[in-house]
Amino acid sequence: MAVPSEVVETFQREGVVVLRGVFGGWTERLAAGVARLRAAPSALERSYRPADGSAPFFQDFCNWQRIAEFRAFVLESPAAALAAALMGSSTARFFHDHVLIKEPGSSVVTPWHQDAPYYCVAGSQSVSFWTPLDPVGREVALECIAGSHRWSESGFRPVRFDGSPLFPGADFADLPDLEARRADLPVRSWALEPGDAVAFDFRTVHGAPANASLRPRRVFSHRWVGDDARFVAQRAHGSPPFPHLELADGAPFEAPECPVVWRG
Ligand SMILES: O=C(O)CCC(=O)C(=O)O
Repeated sequence: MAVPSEVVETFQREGVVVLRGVFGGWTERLAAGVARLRAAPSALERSYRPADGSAPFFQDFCNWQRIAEFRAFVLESPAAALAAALMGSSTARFFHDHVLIKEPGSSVVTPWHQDAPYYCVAGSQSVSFWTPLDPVGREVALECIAGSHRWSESGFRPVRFDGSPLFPGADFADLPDLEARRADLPVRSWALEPGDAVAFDFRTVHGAPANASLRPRRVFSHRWVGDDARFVAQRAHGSPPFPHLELADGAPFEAPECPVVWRG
């Protein structure tokens, strides 16, 4: 799929870009896969149930090998070629999938965070596609801070969405209080239709509001890495966990469940 150079430039400069209609032919199949996943979640399922009794925020990871619709999407959709173009990479390696469903009325706010410090992979080439399967208004949509992929070399402390630290005792800088400075920040968010996606770098700071709307907010997120991806052994038990990988720290990131899907 040809990606206009201004789209690539925006992604590189801002660490986030909106892509309209790129996965249009895939929405129904992905939704069928999500229904199948809901019926049989994996051992990695982690859903947040708000203390106020409002609807849950369902999450599950790494199901593309067992859910046929997800597998077809990873291997056959334009995602891999798009990923390579945005990353400026000659290859696109699939990292993992993540389903995130905020049920109508769920009060769970996804706090500001970067994904990179959660992952056992590092490198300058990465992209996550937040791909909604329902129409989402801006009041429900993902929010990304433009340029924040260049804020920190070492990354900010990863915490679970309930506020608990992912790597207790690890030496990370805390993310500043961004809510207090929101009005001064270049926050990007868009109303989206199924088939659209927001593409962002693993280092881009992002979050999402509660779902005060009357419909579910089903999202299929798929994450990709490029030529310079390296294994970070210290984070093999991160989120998602890849505890079985026996790569040396800093080795090229290669795993059977993370195939190179696209080569230029
Ligand atoms: O969908 C959300 O609420 C959060 C999404 C997110 O953090 C991600 O895709 O990395």
